[in-house]
Amino acid sequence: MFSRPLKICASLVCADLLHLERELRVLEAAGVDSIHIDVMDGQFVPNYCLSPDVMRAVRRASALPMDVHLMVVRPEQHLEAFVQAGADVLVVHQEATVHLQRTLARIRELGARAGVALNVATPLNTLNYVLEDIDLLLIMTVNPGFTGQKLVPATLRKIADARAMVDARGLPVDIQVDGNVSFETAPKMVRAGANWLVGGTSSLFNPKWSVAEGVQRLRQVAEEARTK
Ligand code: S6P
Ligand code: MG
Repeated sequence: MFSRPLKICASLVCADLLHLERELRVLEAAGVDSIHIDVMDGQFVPNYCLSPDVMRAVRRASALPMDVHLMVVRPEQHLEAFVQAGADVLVVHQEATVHLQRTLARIRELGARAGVALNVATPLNTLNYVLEDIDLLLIMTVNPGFTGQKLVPATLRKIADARAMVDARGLPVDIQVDGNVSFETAPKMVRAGANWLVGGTSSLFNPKWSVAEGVQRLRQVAEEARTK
């Protein structure tokens, strides 16, 4: 159940983009494990977000791994661009690509770890025949497109079902959660089986506390949930 390592992923779009380098220094010092890069095309979701150019800027300033969440239609057309820009894990939405297995195989071929994200309403069984092609499964805990939303409670059950599904097959798949990962919700998500937590405005980037405090507290509540 808790055999996969716990990772804290900082959602870069929630950081102060005007002071990107300073934010990266703070995140490094706070010990985050990965920088979560949200990419939105205004079609798959009604918003716009980060890009390969931003990733290259991040890479110039930091060696932290980047997990890239592609919220774009036809992601298979853009895989090379994001791997070349430094993606360590490249996550596509199941709903956005017709030939999911081919897309996942191509990500691995390009040298990145392959991830699939599922929207709130998308059933887990759509992954039944591609589970061996996945390194990371991203369970959306809000509808993607915006920061600062509230958890959709049914997704807690989905995390548990996802963990049971990958464990039953003995696969080394990380389960990532994204959306309203807070000090209150994270323990529930972790107990359900999530081991990669995306921290945004609900935990790491909140004017009420520092980023360092946010990282420390998120890691603490998550570790406690794994031991109790
Ligand atoms: C949402 C996006 C996320 C958010 C992050 C925000 O579409 O994929 O990565 O940036 O979840 O965190 P929060 O705590 O504001 O919900
Ligand atoms: Mg995201």
